[in-house]
Amino acid sequence: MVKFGIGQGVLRQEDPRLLRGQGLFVSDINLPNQTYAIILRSPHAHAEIKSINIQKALSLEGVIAVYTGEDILADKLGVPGMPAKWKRPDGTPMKYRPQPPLALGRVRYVGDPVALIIAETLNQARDGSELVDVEYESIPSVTDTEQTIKTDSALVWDDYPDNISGQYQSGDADAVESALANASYVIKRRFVISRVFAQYMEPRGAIGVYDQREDRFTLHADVQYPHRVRQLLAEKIFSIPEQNIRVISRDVGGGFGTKGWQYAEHRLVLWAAKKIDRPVKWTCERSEAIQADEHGRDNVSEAELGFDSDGNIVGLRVNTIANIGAYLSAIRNLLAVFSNVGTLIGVYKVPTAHVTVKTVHSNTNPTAPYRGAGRPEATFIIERMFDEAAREMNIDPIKLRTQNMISSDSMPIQTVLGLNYDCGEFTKNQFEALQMSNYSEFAKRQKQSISQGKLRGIGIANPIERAASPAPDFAEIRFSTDGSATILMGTKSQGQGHETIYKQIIGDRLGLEPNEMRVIDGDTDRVAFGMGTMGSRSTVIGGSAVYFAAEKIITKATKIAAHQLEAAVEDIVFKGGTFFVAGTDKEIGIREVAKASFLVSKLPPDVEPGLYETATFSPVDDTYPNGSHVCEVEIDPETGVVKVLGYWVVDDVGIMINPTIVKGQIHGGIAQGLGQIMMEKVAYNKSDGQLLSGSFMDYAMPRADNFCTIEVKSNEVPTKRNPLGAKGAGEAGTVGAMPALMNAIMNALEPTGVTSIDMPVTPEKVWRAINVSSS
Ligand code: MCN
Repeated sequence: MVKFGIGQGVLRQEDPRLLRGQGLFVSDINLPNQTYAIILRSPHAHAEIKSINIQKALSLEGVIAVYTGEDILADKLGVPGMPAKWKRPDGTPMKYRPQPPLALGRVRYVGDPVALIIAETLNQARDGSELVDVEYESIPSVTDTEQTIKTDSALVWDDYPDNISGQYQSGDADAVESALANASYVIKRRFVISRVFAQYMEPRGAIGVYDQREDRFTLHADVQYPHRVRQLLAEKIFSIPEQNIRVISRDVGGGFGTKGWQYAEHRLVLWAAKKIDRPVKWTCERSEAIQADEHGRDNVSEAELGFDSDGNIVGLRVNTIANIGAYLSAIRNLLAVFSNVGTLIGVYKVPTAHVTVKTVHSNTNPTAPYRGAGRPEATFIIERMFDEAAREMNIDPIKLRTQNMISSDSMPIQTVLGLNYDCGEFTKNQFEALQMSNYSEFAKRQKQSISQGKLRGIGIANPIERAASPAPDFAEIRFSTDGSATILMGTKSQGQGHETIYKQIIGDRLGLEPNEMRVIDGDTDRVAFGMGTMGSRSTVIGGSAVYFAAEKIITKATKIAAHQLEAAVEDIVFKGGTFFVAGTDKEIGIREVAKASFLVSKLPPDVEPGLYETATFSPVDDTYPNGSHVCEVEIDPETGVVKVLGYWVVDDVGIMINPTIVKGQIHGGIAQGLGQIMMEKVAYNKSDGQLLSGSFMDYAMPRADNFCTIEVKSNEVPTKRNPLGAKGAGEAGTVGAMPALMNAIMNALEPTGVTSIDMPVTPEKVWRAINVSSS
């Protein structure tokens, strides 16, 4: 077995550089003659802009330019566009409400950009921004998701009668109606999924450059999808050929789905760079980020799950109100809303289901994908419903799950919400996770806690998600004349460890050592094409692309090797980086073949010189990572503090390229799930829409002491949907963690009579719930 190949838990190649502070993030990039930009943002949730006076700011020393929405309007920049053509519940078409890069006449959330101030230094730009005089007239606002559709709600857009932007439906409404009408039990519950923010380590940044000589823009930005950013800017915003824009994304300090392709700042720095003919750099401060960026989740659902008298599911109905924020700029703002509702089915046999999602506007930041993008929300509902149903029907929750579980031998299976599960061992995952957690002894542990005045609970969740949906991505392997190789990828690492895994795949296929390869991503001039990294797709799609590029290299190199070894192509065997003539001791290594490929004298006549190949891979269907999470908690009823005592996962992400990285991904995902359940929340003041959680003083983030050791075991069930047998892994942890932890908390609270607490489950909420329900 090669030392640096598929399945090896080798250490990450990028870490020495990143851990020593040698990463190259946007704020590390400084260009000659660069200027600095500050974006003045709305302090109001909803206000008319009566006037903007920029004169004082312009007269400040060092200030180069101050721009407002009118300047953008005058230059006729385009908008991203909306391919979805949904209807509103009243049948009228969904309205497209893109966010202007700088506000025009009205601001619609705290943080809505109002003016762009450019100066010689950052401090001068900041001082200048304080001198921009904006006269606002505050008007009523709405931030609360359920309030948006009430008749007395403030309206975000004057021409919307009810703040409802559109409606998405999936499944069979009539069949569900009849299934629930005839069910022996129908469990109905309401679930709130709170609004959170990615809080990546690197707040966003962008540097715009315009080269007059070449009439060409360059954007340096921490984005997940460089090529799509370029496409949007070229096609929709500036109406110029894509070749006139280069997007470069070097190290990215976390993205989590939220470093998207449509941010106004990308347009602003490029547009302004051309106007002032100097590079313009904007970097976001931590407290600006939560105002500037898209948020995640934020919805309220009512779910009904029907069972027959034997405890078999007969139907599922879910009605959701999803808060998409003030603007609807691109399909991206809808992705988390509709693209993963299919996973509401979970790993269970659900004969009929219907889902309705109403998207509503509010005076909040636009929402967009955030780790899981609808999957944790969906899994939360089905897995919470199982526990609630088990309690109401007085059946063991594990038994209820098991009897309704899809069996391995019934797959592939087309679910009633349109997903096409291909493989997985759901019962085995659950069985092993329960064993790891010593579930059968839980009652004893619970008794012990109770004897010490504590509450103890255990929760399970069996997540499944769709990952790596059909869409192409690209890889290129370029050998140099010395036999080393450059690998160019269309995906974009934000911390996932791509440099390592792509080298592992090539190490495995071509036998190269890691130090003989260099991985390049995030540069639209160097990489031919890419869709970028999201939806846990890079391993499956980028990895398969690089796999196929390696296959093409082998095919061509085999011909060269045969010529060198004076053998027939059919007699050549390739293994571990060496070409052998079968049955002889004649061999040549791939490096020597690569060198020979550039020497015409060493090539057979029908072979073109050089050794470089590209491949673009698009899977025919999704992969379905799945698993089982068990979580155990103890609650102190005196303080309401929830302590996570144990966390066990059995995960099936198919064949793992790097089990160590997968474990890290699962751990990180769980941390984000636990954070959301226990403490994270973007909070607004209901009366005036003020952002209350504007910094880490108010937005609680989980720390190491909120966790226990997380034990992860893998059950690799390979998928046949890609040559690696891999399924996505980047979101799996979050998908399972939210319901597992909430189920554990609610299980612990059962003796107190508390049946529901909305996330985040803070000590205060727990304490109040216990004291209110027991009084
Ligand atoms: N992997 C593997 N074998 C598999 C599947 C994955 O070895 N069968 C490993 C690979 O090493 C890969 C990593 O797990 O580097 C994640 O792979 P994959 O599931 O393909 O996900 P992507 O690389 O496409 O990353 C996207 C995913 C998403 S959608 C979010 S959100 C998220 C996540 O990754 N954002 C992250 N993990 C993150 N991790 C970091 N550090 N930063 C983010 O912003």
